[in-house]
Amino acid sequence: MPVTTERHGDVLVVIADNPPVNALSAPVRKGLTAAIEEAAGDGSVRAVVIACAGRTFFAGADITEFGKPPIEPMLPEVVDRIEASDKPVVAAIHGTALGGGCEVAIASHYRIAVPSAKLGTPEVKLGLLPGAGGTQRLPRLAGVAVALEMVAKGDPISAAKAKQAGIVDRLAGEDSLLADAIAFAREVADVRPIPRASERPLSPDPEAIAAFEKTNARRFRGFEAPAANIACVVKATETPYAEGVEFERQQFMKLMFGVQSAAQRHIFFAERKASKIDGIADDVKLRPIDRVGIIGAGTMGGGIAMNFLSAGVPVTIVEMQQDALDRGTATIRKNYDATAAKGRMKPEQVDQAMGLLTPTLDLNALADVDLVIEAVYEEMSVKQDIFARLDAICKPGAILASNTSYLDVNVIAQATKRPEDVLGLHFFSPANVMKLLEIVRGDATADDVLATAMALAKKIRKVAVIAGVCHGFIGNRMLEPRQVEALKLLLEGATPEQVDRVHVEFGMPMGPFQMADLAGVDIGWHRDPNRIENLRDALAAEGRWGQKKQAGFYDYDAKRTPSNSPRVAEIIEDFRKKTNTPQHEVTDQEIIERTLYTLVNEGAKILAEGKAQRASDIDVVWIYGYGWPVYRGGPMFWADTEGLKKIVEGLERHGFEVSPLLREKAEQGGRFSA
Ligand code: 3H9
Repeated sequence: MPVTTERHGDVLVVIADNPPVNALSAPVRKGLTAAIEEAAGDGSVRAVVIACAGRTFFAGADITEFGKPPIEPMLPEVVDRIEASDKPVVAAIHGTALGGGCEVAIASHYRIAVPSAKLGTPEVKLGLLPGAGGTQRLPRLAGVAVALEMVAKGDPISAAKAKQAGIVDRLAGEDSLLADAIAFAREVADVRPIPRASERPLSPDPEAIAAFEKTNARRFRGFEAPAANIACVVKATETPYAEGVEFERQQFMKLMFGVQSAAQRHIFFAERKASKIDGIADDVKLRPIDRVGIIGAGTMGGGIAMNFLSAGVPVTIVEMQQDALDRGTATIRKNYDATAAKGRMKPEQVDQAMGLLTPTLDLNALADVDLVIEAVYEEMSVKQDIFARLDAICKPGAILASNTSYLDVNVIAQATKRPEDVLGLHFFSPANVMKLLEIVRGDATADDVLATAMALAKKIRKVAVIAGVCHGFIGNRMLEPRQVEALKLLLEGATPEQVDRVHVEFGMPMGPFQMADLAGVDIGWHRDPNRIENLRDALAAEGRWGQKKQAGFYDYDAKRTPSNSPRVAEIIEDFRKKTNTPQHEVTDQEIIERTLYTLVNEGAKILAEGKAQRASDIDVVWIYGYGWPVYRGGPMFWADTEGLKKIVEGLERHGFEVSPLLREKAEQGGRFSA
């Protein structure tokens, strides 16, 4: 039984126990309703406490039930039944009271929480809204400004902040929640009228709403759910509770059956599935990682080091030259100081992190580390040399990783006598910010090495995906056809602005040319001004290396504001003549087909070759590594919604070789996502 009741004198304590996160599944909803009825029918019960066993209060509705036929009783009814109780109900909160869990709490008459608890309504992150009266009760309890923050952004708040906002009535002792909740229930057992959030008055606050919308317009770009959440809060300020709830229901249903919520729910589960490694036993013993070594104190090495330092893991960072080492160390400190200046870190935490860093010029200092991550120049011979030396220096059992973005991890591993300890750990730049980590599984990589890397990713708060060895692994391999086509489109008649606009309107944070300018047009350039093989070379040869030179595919002013470049138009024209490329009118749809359908096509090839474990892993890579809009669910999910047949037709129209897997799925009416 996921819900049981026990008597503590005149207080009925209702305990839900539905591991792992006490989701409000059908049996839990049924049990809660029955418990409230039990209290109502028992004259000796004066008050009720609702609490949860395990690690958390209810973490929300059961997301696995979404999109399936509804099972009675529905959450809004359950929550209303709790609020209607004529015996005071106290919610005793620990862990995270999220979504429907927060709604159970605010429909209860009183709330007591341990200081470490968090409360939130993250539905918006699933493309939804708190659909069990949450958008109507929350502003009545906490005011419009706090409610908007909570429902439209979805970030949880601490128990202390919730108390300040009037959501939580009292803080309990960290270890005495139940006893404190029972005592609280006795205190309020006879208080009448019983305080009900739905009955509290609420005044319109148009200024708060307008200010909130203005501040967050950029953040909400493209998403449907934030606007629906805001509309519900506005409604709460304008109409009686019952009407507001009716409106909330309609909005909830619209979102629930829309593509965006399906995409966002897909990503929620995809992210969790990504951590499961095919063919590895659950109980594989992990290697301890107490000290990490990093080779290279450049942008990548320094960023990677910060992940570990922030997680409290000591790092030895190795460089070849003292000045490079000093520069790298100074950059790490500068980045931490900047975080502290924004109030996201305390100065003593900066010192703590820096205190864990040992800079050195001596590779032998890595003799005792448990994991080495090499982050040097992308050149196979350099990497092989380093790995051969590491093989001689490092202790047995140390994990040896390369941060290569393209090179063959198997060849790197062959430079050692312990290929089973070698793998790729491909971080994305800036490595201290980007959430994605590709864990590259070499042919010989041992199971425990992979499992250790996956666990470590979680520790440093990365979302990790297993990738097989191939040129560019998952993300960069799929990026390549997009980049190639984007350049060709310029010669055929498109402009950088048009191509970038199409990508931004699609929901990407920037288009391919804005990205090239940011990363550096000179990346991967052979540095020979006489060898101009593509448009990128032509720009690089003229010193148009991107933002850093205030000139790339765009011109930039001193504040890095871009403008269209007449010079780039000339370079394109010259190159077009030189290559005899015929021009035509390029439509936005053609840009989508040639840059995004091709990306999906490459994803299908990766999947067919087993270089990604599952289609949803590819989606995770693009959401967390390249800013693919989460409301489109990643490229493979998007392909399903776009229609695989349409994608195959588009690819064929432009003469691309279609992946047999993609074709097969299109012909059979199949999908990539489950
Ligand atoms: C809602 O409430 C709608 C209502 O307003 C309206 C209704 C009308 N359901 O994340 P973890 C699974 S919408 C089902 O690794 P952590 C998860 O898949 C909901 N399953 O743990 C995983 O399974 P597996 C609003 C769920 O400690 C396992 O639990 N609530 C749910 O890192 C462990 O999860 C949310 O959006 C769920 N609601 O983090 C909260 N939640 O082991 C969503 C988790 O098979 N949940 N699972 O891979 C979270 O944010 C985190 O799970 C939480 C724990 C912070 C709770």
